[in-house]
Amino acid sequence: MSIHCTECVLQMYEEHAELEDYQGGVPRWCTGCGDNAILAAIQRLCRDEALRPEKTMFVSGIGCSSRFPHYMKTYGFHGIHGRALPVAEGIKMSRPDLNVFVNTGDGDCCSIGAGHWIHAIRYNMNLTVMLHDNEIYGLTKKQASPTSPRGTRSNTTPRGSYLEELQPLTVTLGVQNVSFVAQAVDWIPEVLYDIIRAAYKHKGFSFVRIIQRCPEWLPKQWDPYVQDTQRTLLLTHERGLKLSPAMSKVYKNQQEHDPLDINRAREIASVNDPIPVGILYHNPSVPCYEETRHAGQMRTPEYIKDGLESEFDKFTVWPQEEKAAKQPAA
Ligand SMILES: Cc1ncc(C[n+]2csc(CCOP(=O)(O)OP(=O)(O)O)c2C)c(N)n1
Ligand code: SF4
Ligand SMILES: [Mg+2]
Repeated sequence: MSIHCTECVLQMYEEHAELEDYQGGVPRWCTGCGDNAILAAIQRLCRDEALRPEKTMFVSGIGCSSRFPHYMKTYGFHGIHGRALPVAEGIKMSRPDLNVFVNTGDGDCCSIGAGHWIHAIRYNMNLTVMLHDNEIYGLTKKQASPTSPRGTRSNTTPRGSYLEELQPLTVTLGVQNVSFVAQAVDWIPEVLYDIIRAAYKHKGFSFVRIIQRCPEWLPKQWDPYVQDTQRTLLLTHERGLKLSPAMSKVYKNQQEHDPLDINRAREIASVNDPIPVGILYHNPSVPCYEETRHAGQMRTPEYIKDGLESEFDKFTVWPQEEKAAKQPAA
């Protein structure tokens, strides 16, 4: 079959994407907020993968980080606190053809949304989940979150938080059916991009904890790590993160880690200093819930209508003659 030149040009035009094609409203995050770096990485990913904006969806809960969908020129759903994951699962279940991303904060995911988080890991739906972990409630002006390190002074813990912090990586790695777990930091953009890209490519629930700086409420929290490159441990592997020569020169503290090794992944995840950065676990063979349940059936309006009709028919009290007509002759 021959293809007309004009069709060819139109097709090329459609497939060619620029960063501006994905840039929505002007971000209103504070200067230096790590959310800006995550947004830049995602817009780059959308451009490089030429994701169709009308086939792409960003879902969030509530928090500074959850403003994310407003800044993308795609579809988006700025939901309610803690409910980003069930909303995203609903979307994926009825429209498995969409690219669905989730942006959630440490309060949103690990506190009010913790129940949804655990079950979303087990369902293993094809979602790319970014946990913007600034270890504080940013939007509501500095309350301790479950990931705030013990001793964090905040409006709810003026004498310092009492509890040992929750570690999102070890929690995720402890749930049945886990399929992809990674960690990134906002201040190494090249690696942040590579990790988010690997998460997007994984077919299943990809969970990326991104350590995200909040200069407004915890201005010095990550300075020692930013300034001393030895305090970041880069996990490299042919099946995981591959570092460019430039990155290798700067970040010399590296370790080979096979992302299929879950026991080693759990050990690595339990250490905070140096910060492990890379792909901790990746198992591409875990089945996705939407595929197991759907068997390829798209929930079109006709499909839903037919299903509802047959359900209602079960409760219909037919007039006698209609009932007789419906009964097979003896
Ligand atoms: C049901 C409900 N409870 C509490 C709140 C108040 N609230 C809004 S954002 C937020 C915490 C946000 O923290 P996080 O998820 O870490 O996001 P960040 O602002 O740090 O990005 C809270 C408690 C709310 N909006 N809804
Ligand atoms: S308060 Fe913190 S998390 Fe929120 S926009 Fe400002 S720097 Fe970012
Ligand atoms: Mg937070």
